[in-house]
Amino acid sequence: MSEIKSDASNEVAVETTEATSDLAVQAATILSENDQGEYTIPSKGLYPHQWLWDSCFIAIGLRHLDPNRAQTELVSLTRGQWHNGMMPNMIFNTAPEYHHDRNFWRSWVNPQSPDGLATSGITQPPVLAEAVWQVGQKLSSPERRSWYKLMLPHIIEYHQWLYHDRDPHGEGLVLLVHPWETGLDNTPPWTTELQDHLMPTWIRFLRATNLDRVVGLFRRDRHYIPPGQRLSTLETLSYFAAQRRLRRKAYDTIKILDHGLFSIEDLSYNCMFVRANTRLREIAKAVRYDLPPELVERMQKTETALEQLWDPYAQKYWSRDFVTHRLLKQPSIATLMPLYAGSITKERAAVLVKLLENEHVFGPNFPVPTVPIDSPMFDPHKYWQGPSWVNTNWMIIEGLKQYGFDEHAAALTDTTLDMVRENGFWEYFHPISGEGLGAHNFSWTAALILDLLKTKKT
Ligand code: 2M8
Repeated sequence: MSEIKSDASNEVAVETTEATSDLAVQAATILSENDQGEYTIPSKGLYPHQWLWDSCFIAIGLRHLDPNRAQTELVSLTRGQWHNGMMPNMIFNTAPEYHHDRNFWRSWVNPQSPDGLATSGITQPPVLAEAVWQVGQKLSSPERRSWYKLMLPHIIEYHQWLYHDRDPHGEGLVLLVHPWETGLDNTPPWTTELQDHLMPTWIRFLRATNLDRVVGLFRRDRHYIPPGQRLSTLETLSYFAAQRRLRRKAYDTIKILDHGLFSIEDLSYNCMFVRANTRLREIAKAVRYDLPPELVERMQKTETALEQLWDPYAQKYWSRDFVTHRLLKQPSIATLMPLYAGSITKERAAVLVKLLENEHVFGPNFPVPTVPIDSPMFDPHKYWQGPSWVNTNWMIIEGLKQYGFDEHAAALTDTTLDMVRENGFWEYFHPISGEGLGAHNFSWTAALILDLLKTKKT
């Protein structure tokens, strides 16, 4: 069982140079501008709803400004929790103009969806336990205990749902049914699989006739983000087609798997799950609660099962096809996520750190690229297919600290802060030039920059 090396309970001295405080003020302003009262939108325009892992990262930053508001951010996520424990990746804004988004998902087709609230029908990375734990570190002992007691049932139900629904064979690894569930929307292992196995005939027809260009004119994201930074129109259409297949099965995992739809044991997701399980154990211990023995057993199995994803020839971990157990050998940011999981050996961690040190792989000027720059899939502008993101950097920094790579953690903290200081609070960044890309004034960039500033060792 792994234990997370505590960073002096995060109460590390704060640097108070002018540049630092400027950055902190800007971050706080962005968070307040995106604040909707009980939750924070990722950014204005493109992202008008509440997203699961966004709110978790946002709470990790907000805890430094206002721990009560950080608690509200996470409590508001539990409104969307399904009766079976599932935490949806999106809770929809109730304003009339977003009727189309709610209707696209129609969460009400599944009786487990919450009453009177529209959500999506799929989940996102399980960072909730981490966020609850981090917020708890900013509370007094009695407040922390009440906070943990309040959130513990939600985390347990969510993790139990993941095991019950998404690990039907009791293998230890949970499966995902849509690339949006990874949070890394166009990450190569998924786009490659979709392209090779799941491109419906009508989408192939559009490609052959170039009609996708016409369809592209109607894309909402093009109002906000230049073409070339997000999914191609064909990819977007195939993501929508995959979503519609799930909706037709009322987001019921058994029906989805019975029909042999897309399912992958995703490496990054399972790494974050291992870490979340460790946080869950810590939270339960803090309130002297005995976790259900079956859950404890399955949590242990996930750590062991992660090792089945190790490829001794490539010296890397990979995602795996759920049905065939074929390893999906496409390097991506997931390659480094076992550092965050914390359950791998120090020797394996050192192998991953070497990749981070290599400027031709994961170590360009503004690391960490979401696809290594020596991969044929690398595209420095395209979303999760090359740009550097502050949330994945934050998790890698946590992982480095956990394995005692303190200098690497400090260096990555500095380059991440510089990237944002020099370019602004963008959604993602060109890993070589540092240019800001995607949505501007992006909430988790602001929140995690605040956290990096506050927890940075001077
Ligand atoms: C992106 O995902 C949404 C779909 O859920 C999108 O592409 O419009 C991803 O970056 C995801 O990880 C993130 O949670 C979401 C909101 O920031 O945007």
